[in-house]
Amino acid sequence: MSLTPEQISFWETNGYLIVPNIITTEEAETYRRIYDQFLDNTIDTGANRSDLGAGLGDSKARENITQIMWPSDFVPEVLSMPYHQKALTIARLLMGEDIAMDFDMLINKAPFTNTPTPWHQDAAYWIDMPDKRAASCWLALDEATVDNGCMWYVPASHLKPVRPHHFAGKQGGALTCDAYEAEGVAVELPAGSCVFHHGGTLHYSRGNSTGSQRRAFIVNFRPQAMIELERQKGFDHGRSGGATDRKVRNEDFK
Ligand SMILES: O=C(O)CCC(=O)C(=O)O
Repeated sequence: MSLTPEQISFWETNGYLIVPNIITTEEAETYRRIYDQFLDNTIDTGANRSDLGAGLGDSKARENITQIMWPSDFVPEVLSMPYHQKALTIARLLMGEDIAMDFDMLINKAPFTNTPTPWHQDAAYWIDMPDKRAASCWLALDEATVDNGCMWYVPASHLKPVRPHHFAGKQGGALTCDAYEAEGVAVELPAGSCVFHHGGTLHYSRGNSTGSQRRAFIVNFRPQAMIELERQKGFDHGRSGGATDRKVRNEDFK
C-alpha cells in the first residue's frame, strides 16, 4: 500500500481520506461471513454488544444501531487478515511509524432501523491525551449510500477545538454536539472501500431507510505510547466492561 503526497495533504487539510478498494471483492465476502456470525450471535460477544442508538429510534430490530466492541478479541484471526494489516500500513503513512491499533469495532445499521448516528467527534469519547494523533478506518462491507447511512464529515473540523458534547438520548448512550449536514460532505463508498477520519473530525450518518444491512468494520489507530497511557488510566474502549467507557468528557478538553 502507498499514498500519494496529494492524499496525505488531503488528509491533513480535511481530516478524512477515502481509500478505494482496501480489500478485494472476494475478501469482502469473507468479512461479511464473519460479520454475520457476530450479528446472529453465533459468536457471542456478551457485554461487548450494545445499542449505540439506545433512546434514539424505535426500530423493531434488536438494536437501533448495533455496536460490537473488540471483534478481534473473539476472532483473533482478523488481526492478520488483509483489512487490519493494510489499514495499519495506511495509518502509519498518515501519522507516523509509532502508530498501532488501539481497538476495533463493528457498527451495523439493520434494514429499516432509521436511526442516525448523532454528530460527534470521537475525541469526545476518549480521555485527553497529549498526543492527539488518532484515526479511525471505516470499512464498508456493503455499499454505503446516503440512504443506508454512509458517513458524513465536516472538512477541517479536526483543526478546531472539540465542540461541547452531551448524551444524545435521555439515558446515556451515544454522545452528540451541535453540527449540521449543511456543513458536511457525504462519503458514499462501494463495498471493500474505506474512509479514514481523524479523532477530531466531526461525523455522523443518517439512519438506514433501505431493506438491506449497512455493515461497517472500524479499526482505530493512535501512537503506541498513547495506547499505553490509556491503559494505565484504565481506559480500554469497552474491552473489559462493554459500553461503560461512554462518558461525556468535555471536562477533559483543554
Ligand atoms: O457507523 C456509523 O454510523 C458511525 C461510525 C462512527 O461514529 C465512527 O466510526 O467513529
